[in-house]
Amino acid sequence: MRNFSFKKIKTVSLKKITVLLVIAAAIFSGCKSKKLIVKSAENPFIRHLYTADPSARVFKDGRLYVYASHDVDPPRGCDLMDKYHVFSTDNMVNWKDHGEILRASQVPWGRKEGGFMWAPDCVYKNATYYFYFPHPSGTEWNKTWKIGIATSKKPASDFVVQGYLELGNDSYAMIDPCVFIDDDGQAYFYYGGGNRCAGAKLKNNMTELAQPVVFMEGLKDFHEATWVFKKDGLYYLTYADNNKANGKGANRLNYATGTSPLGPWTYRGVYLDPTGCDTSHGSVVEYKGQWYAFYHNDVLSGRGNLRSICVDKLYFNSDGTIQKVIQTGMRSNK
Ligand code: FUB
Repeated sequence: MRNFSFKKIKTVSLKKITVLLVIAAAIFSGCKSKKLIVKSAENPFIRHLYTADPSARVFKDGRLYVYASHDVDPPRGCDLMDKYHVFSTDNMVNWKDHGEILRASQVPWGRKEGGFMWAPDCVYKNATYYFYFPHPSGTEWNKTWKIGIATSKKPASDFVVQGYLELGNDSYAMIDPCVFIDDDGQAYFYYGGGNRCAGAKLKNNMTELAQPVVFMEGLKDFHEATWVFKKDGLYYLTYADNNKANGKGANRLNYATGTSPLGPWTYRGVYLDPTGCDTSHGSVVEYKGQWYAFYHNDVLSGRGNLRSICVDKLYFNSDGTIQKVIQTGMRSNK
């Protein structure tokens, strides 16, 4: 991983200003946190801002956290996305918006024009929360992707960018990071867009690959949005396909299974039909004995690039296959 050091400025007046700012921030956040509890058992469950690409994780405090990207209104494709937010719940009804955890201007190596803070992921290991996010390092955004890493001792605040993962020269496809930690503690890193999905073991420091990346075999029509989890000893890799309808993107979420975290994979089918957006992106997680599918749809905006995160129950058949998720809260269901 590339590291960046910052000069520490130590002046008495700066310290005084910092103390005043901290007090002001504490008062402000106290006011804000009261407003930021959202009671929502209905999809989309976050309605006060546009959100996409939900990565759901259950952490050691027993809460379920959702790390999402943020669509900007008015949109310009997915160019202007910035400012990741984190949401959490302990009952799938009351959601807390922990606020913004990172924006493009805080990425030292990021493109000067900002934007393009795409689908992130976050995992806990070594008593640290590792937040992985794709972001370009240059004006030519589609040729300069990197996977950044920010760390914190808390799940929803105080993230500091540490650098980025060294993945080689494959920057075209370097989006949509996902980290899976197996039962033995070994972590695996995945990324992929542009029809290729790759993965590799991570070193214990979570910031370097332990091996060169390998491409995932056995997936059908892979587009992006890799998510890996394990159930009953079987590994699952979920992803978005390239499906189109009426000449525009109508991506679906597909899944494959395997007996090893890096494949080969056996394609199993679609578990989430199109959601109204061009893209699809999701995560699958078990919380308090129930499995859930997180995804995004266009219900609030009617526009495929002003997305909103949703969650619905997900069920497995006894042979390990996944039943098609019933999307609640769609316009046609109302
Ligand atoms: O939200 C920006 C990009 O669109 C994500 O990185 C992709 O997975 C797709 O959802």
